Amino acid sequence: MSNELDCNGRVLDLRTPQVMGILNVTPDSFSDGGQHNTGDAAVRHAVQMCAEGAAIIDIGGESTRPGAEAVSLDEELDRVIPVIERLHQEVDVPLSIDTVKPAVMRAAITAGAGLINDVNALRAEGATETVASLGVPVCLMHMQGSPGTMQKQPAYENVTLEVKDFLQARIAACEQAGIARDRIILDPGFGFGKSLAHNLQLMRELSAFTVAGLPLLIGVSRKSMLGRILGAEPDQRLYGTIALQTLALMQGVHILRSHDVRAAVDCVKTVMAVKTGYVTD
Ligand code: YH5
Repeated sequence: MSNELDCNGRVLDLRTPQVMGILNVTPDSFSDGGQHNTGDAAVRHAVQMCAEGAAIIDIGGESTRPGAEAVSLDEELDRVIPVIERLHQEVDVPLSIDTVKPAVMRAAITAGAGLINDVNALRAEGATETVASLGVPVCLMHMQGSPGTMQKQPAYENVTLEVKDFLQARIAACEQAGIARDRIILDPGFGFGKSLAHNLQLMRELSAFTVAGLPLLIGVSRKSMLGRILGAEPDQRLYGTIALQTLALMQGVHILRSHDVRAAVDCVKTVMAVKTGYVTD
C-alpha cells in the first residue's frame, strides 16, 4: 500500500489512521433556514471538523440512507458544488465527494474536491472512465441492492467472502478502465444491504479486507446496527460508535468515516499508542 495519496494536489497521509468527517449537504441536515443558511452552516461545520482533526471532509448531497429517495442531477449539483468551492478556499484538507453520478464527480473535482466516495463502487454508466480521466483516488463501497430496497431481504451465503469477491471484481473493472490500483480505497459498506448479523460478522472479520493491500475505509458512525445493539436513537450512539471504531482500528482499518470527529480522533490516538507502544505529536 502506498502511504500517501495525491488527492488533486492535497496529500492524504495514511501512515497513521485518519478520520473522514461527514458533511451532509441536504436540506434536512442543517434545518436552521433556507439555501444560503444551509451552505453557511455546512461550511462552518466542516471548518469545525477540521479543527477537531479531520484529515478529509466527505461532502454528500444525496441521502443514501435506507429508503431515501433519489435526487436529480441539478439538485445534487446545486447542493454540493458551492460548498466544495467555498471549502476548498477555507480548509486545507482533501475534500471527498459522496456521489454515484459521473457528472457530479467531474464537477466536484473541477470545483476543488480531491477524492471520489461512491457507495455504488463506480457501477453507473461511464463512472470508471470518468474517474480514470480525473486521475483522483476513489473509495469503492459494497452495497447489495439499491438504497430504496436494500434493507428488505439482505441475503448472503457468507457475507465476508461475497463482499470481498465483489470488491475484487470492482478493482478489476477499475484497473481495466485505467484507474491505477494505488488510487483505490475499499469499504465493505456497513448497513448497505446487510442484516444485523451480516454487519456483526463483517466487523469480526474486517481484517480479511486488508489483505488486498489497499487502504480500508469504514462507516459505522451512528448507524442503525448500533440502534439495534443499544436500543438508542442516532444521537445516543456515540459510545457504541467508538467501540466499533476501536475494533476496526485493531484490525488495521485506515480511514474512519465519522460524524463525531473529536471522539474518533481520540480513539485513533489511543488505539495507535497501544498498538505501536509510543505516542506522537
Ligand atoms: C459508508 O459506510 N455511509 S451514508 C444511517 C444512519 C447513520 C449514518 C442513523 N456513505 C457510508 O452514514 N460512504 C454513507 O443511521 C458512506 N461508507 C462510505 N464510503 C449513510 C450513513 C448513515 C446511515
